[in-house]
Amino acid sequence: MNSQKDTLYASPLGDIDGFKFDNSVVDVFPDMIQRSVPGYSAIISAIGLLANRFAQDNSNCYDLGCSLGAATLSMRHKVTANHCKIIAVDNSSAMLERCKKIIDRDTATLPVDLICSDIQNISIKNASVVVLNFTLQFIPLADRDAFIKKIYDGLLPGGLLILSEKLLFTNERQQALQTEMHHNFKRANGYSDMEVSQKRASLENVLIPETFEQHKSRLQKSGFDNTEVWFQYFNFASMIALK
Ligand code: GEK
Repeated sequence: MNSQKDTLYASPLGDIDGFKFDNSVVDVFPDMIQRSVPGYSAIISAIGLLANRFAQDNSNCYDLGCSLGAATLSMRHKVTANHCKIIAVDNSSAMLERCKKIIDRDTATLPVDLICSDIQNISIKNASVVVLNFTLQFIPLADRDAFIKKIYDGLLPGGLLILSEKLLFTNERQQALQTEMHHNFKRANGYSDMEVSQKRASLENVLIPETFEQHKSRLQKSGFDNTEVWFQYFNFASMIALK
């Protein structure tokens, strides 16, 4: 399925609305995420490798906030455990409808259940792998502790949570540098200064990043006592938490 080039913020917008995962975003999503999130493709590939290592026979692998199913497909092509199922969830019906078309065209055989729901409202059970690839940052801060605890409780012993997030830094100089480098990354990928600044405004109060220490402490409180960053590219990181 061809992805169009992301030009959503290329013209001046009077009022900038809060970012929504609607049809206009769905059409450009693969191009947008690739040009905006440093290391996105490397993370997607590694999710398949990690799922291959951690998926257990007769268990579920969850992709929470699946968008167009990139992490789902990566797992689907790499998991070799028997009688596994992938449960992919997103609350944007526009995303999920497009995701279904993409999965239907895919030839791998691992079953995929697609669920249109808030990821906080689904039950998580018998899980060997849970993927939150740049999704927790869109969940209200006040709900994050309970949500991560629910994931911990739904994981089997030996289970894996992959948590990728945009990060904040407590040190001001570091924060300024990492933000500047992320914007330079976007400019190097063809976004104009106006696109960078309008997108930034639209994500204000929608995408709420935290520091690595905040993530680690929440994971620890929920029961994950073994967490590491396995990938970082500027202010974008992916963590693995082991049960
Ligand atoms: C990927 N993981 O390509 N419930 C369900 N879905 C949600 C919720 C929620 N409460 N909040 C946001 N979403 C993907 C990329 S994108 C990241 C994830 C980004 C969904 C939202 O609809 C969108 O599809 C996704 O989370 C975030 O590996 O665009 O920066």
